Amino acid sequence: MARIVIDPVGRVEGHLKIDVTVDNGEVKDARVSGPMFRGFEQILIGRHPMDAQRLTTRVCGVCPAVHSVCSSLALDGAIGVADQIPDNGRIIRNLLLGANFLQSHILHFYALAALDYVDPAAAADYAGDDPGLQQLAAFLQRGEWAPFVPRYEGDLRLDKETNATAASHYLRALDMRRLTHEMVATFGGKMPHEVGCVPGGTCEVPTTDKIASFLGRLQDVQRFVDECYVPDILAVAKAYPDYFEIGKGCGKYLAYGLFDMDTTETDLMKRPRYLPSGALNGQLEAVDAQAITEDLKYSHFSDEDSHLRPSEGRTQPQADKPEAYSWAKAPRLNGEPYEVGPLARWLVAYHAGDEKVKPVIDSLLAALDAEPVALQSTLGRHAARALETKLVADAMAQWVLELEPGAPVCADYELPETGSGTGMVDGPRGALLHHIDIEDSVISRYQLVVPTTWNVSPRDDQDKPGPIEQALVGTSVRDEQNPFEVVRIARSFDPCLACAVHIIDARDKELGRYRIL
Ligand code: NFE
Ligand code: MG
Repeated sequence: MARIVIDPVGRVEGHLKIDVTVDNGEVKDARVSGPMFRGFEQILIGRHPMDAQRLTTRVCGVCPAVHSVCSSLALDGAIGVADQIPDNGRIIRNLLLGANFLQSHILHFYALAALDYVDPAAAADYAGDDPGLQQLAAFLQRGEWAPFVPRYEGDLRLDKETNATAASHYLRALDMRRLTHEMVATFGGKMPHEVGCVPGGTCEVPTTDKIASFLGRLQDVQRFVDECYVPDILAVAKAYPDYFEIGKGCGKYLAYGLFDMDTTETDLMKRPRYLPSGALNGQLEAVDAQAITEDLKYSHFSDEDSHLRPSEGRTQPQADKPEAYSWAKAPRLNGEPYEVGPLARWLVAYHAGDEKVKPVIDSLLAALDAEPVALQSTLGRHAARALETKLVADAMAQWVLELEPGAPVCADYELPETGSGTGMVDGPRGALLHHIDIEDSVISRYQLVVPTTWNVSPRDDQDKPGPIEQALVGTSVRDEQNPFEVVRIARSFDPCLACAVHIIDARDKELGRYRIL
């Protein structure tokens, strides 16, 4: 019996801790935890309602746009203007969210996950005329191996040429990050933490120069997705077919959908969205927002608030709770854990017969000679993320041309003294919910139920493990010193702990020392 602790799991954006027990080369038990507290839900109480969007976008630097949009959706409802968002405002929100999606998905594959599959050493003796590879070879020849090492050794399978090409794409991906940030800043003022999205629509107006500037950058990103990201994912898929068989998870998938196509419907789970909402548990069902609760038995929060809906929820930290092992709560739908993220969105859309998603999945499965069940896996998540990047980028090229310079961007309103609203929308990592209560003109309750919180959830009040915990149990680990399988499975969920715990210990003390592999 051996214990493997990986802390942190993330390469750049970290803090997730995984603790697995391995017996006879197989994971018998897994505990996934968020080892920090930040406190955004408390920070908001007593503040002006218009602070909600400005503060919650700072929950995370990777996915700030979705917090901004979700907070604005919650306030649209609380103010009573959800059905009055002008088309320009709706489209700009979609473009802000879409550009942030492209940034987040490309960052995840290249900076956070690709080095589990790609060996940049292949580029060290490159002598051709690709400028990216020349630059990379020069770094490697000078002994500058960061950030490619340290890493786990022993199972890197791509051939030399594919490795070198993918490594050069790692460098191009950094340029894509700049371009996509500039796209958000074009309609959001700045990035991260854009300020263009506000309750009622946006405060940024479209102009022809902004449209042209956004579209020009988007076309560069589309080229990268077509020429690099999708082919690299297919190359990894072909070399690591066994990763379509492991890391399944809880087998239940939840999506709130995203990219509003029309805002006349105020029930967000019935609103027409480019990617649809749904809960897949054997069969596809509508999402019942009232069935969402958060359990606290194994979380560092007071048990008296366990199993409450977000509209009744409270966040009372309790660092010394004996049974607790995570600062993440345990979100449940009808008492069950659900996986969220690109795979969940694509499986929900596939089962809903979505005309955009179904043929793409069918041709991927044909190319890989695989059955649909293969998608419920480690590489299924990466494939869904890459294909979604292409779908979103191509759709955005149409949406940006639908903007009308001179037409309104925001509804007129006065803030109510009392009100409540719930925003529900998918971010890059999955289903996000913000709930706001306003009393005496200030925020009296603010609860966030965040994508990574669903995926890294600890056990619930019924002792049922969360999705990543379930994905790890039963996995064979060939080499306990190099637990490739464990990190590959966990990273395929693209966990983001800053979001998940949305909480900071600001006291001047060392919390731990970490070695990042
Ligand atoms: Ni910090 Fe986030 C996304 C949100 S994840 S990245 O996507 O919301 O929980
Ligand atoms: Mg929360």
